[in-house]
Amino acid sequence: MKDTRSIDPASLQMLKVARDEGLETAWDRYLAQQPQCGFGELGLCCRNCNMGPCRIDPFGDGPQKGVCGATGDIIVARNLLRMIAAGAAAHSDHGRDIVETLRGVAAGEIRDYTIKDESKLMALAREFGLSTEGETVQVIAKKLAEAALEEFGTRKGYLQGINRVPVKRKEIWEKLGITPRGIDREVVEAMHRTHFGVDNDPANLILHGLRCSLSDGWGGSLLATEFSDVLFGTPRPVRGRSNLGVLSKDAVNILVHGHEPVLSEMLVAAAKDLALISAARAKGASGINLVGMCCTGNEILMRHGVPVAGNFLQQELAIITGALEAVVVDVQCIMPALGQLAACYHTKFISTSPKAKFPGALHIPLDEHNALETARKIILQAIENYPNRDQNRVYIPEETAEYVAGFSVEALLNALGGTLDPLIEAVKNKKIRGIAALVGCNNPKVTQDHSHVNLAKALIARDVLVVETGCAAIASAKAGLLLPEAAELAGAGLAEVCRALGLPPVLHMGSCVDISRILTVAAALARELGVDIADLPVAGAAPEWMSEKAVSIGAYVVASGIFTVLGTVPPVLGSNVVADLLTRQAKDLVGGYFAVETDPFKAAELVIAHIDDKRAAMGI
Ligand code: XCC
Ligand code: SF4
Repeated sequence: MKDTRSIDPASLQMLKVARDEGLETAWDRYLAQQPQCGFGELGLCCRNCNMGPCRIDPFGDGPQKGVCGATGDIIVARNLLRMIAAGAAAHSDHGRDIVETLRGVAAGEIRDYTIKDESKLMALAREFGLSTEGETVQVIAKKLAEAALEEFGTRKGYLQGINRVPVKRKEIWEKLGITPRGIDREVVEAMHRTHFGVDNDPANLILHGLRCSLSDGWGGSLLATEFSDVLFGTPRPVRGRSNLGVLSKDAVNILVHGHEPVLSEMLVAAAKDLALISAARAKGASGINLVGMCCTGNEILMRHGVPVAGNFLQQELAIITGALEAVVVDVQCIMPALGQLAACYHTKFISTSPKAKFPGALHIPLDEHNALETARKIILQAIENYPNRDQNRVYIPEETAEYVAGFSVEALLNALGGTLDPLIEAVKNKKIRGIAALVGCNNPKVTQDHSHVNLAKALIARDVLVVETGCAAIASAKAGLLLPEAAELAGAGLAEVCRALGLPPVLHMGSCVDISRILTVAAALARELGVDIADLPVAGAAPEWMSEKAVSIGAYVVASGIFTVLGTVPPVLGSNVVADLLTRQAKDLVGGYFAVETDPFKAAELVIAHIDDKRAAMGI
């Protein structure tokens, strides 16, 4: 029987190995959870106070109200708002850590990082309205970092980032009262409103959810992206390799997994240290092979072309190759299962963030003030572990595919010759039908990568330029869609544009916080054309999403005016009111709205129909 857990041959091979070795993975635990709680699936359970837990009977025979009187509509809306708040908090706290690092570097307290992109620093300083004349880079960086830290609790009433959007969009947010005011504030207010006995109006709750998510997209995530570029360099097109085949049979393999480039950048630097490479050779290894996974993988593949071993559902499979000396993690998307699994092999599971500890992990805290030293210490742990590798238990799948990544806004502009005009021209003359942003995770509820890859292929075949981030982009890397050569899979118009500019038909724009890059391009296109973002022939999709961060992303993309298709069902179907708000009324309120479509081929039709509607409305 065909194994439908993944379309990735590397994953499928590793799942066989897992079965032979008697090891469990997320797929097994997903099966063990069947049937999953129907109340939870519909969003109809509430634990917000200790009179509960309460649940609403979706069939109407049982209770229709919680102990407090909350209806299903209220409970579903509150739960959704809490998901958005958690996702926004995760992105934004990541952003804060990056800004704090820049502040430390500027103040001379953190010495192992430097400012890699001064021109971006200057551009941001101007954007923040800071005077740069006659000031040193250090001083400007310090002022900018302090101004950015202000954004988390600002009292000026709006976030700096929203000045990037067209006036029309700002007016829509103003009218609805959803202009994001401060990054932390919106998350705190979300928690306040969902506390017992506060906001009990589904629409009012959802509107705040949009505001909270906007503080992520145009606030926390945007700062994470921009300040990472300042510190670590703005990505430029770079070639690399992807999938589990990037693991080496004879080098010390170190997998870095998580999200914040503060750690991974230092590991990249330390892995090139000649003393460490000789130490690895002294242990009989051919060298040090640092590879990435998930978004921290994306950060270093965007900036350094570091090989990426896979996306979210491959984190356990990487350990099962038996070839990992260390898995080094920071925050987000790290399965708590890794410790127990690593213990079945020689693999060391090393946690580094004081915010994220795991059972079975060796904790080596990353101290920004001594980052290089910490990175060296971590790599040494891996090197010392190399002789413990049991070569008889090593199984590395052959699969790898090349990718070209690194499409920051700056890189994209550069490829276009300095302005957006060639892109606008191509859209106007229909060589490019529209643009679709494909983002998000893997989820064992659906075949790994199947929706990502098939949706991307279906769209480029119909001349839709695809831009991607996160685990979606890694899926495309593994499928070879991130190469200029993939233009042959594109429709004639898109293929012509790709060939003329040397671009792949699917552009990797970075990690999930880098969806802010996509927002920035969309806003710039709208401004250039004198329209609102909602008027553009642009759509979003999260075909295999699973995390709360993805819920925040979906919300800010929709609130920014962009129609978005979800490929796994969000826990809102217990409320017709909420479902109707998200999939219908949102269109009138903010221009963007959600659709849920689990079939990627049908999702492609939805995206194309939307793009064609927008083209018709624009008269192009
Ligand atoms: Fe995580 Fe960002 Fe999802 Fe991948 S895509 S599973 S959130 S790593 Ni963001
Ligand atoms: Fe039940 Fe209301 Fe308490 Fe929720 S807030 S657990 S619905 S009593």
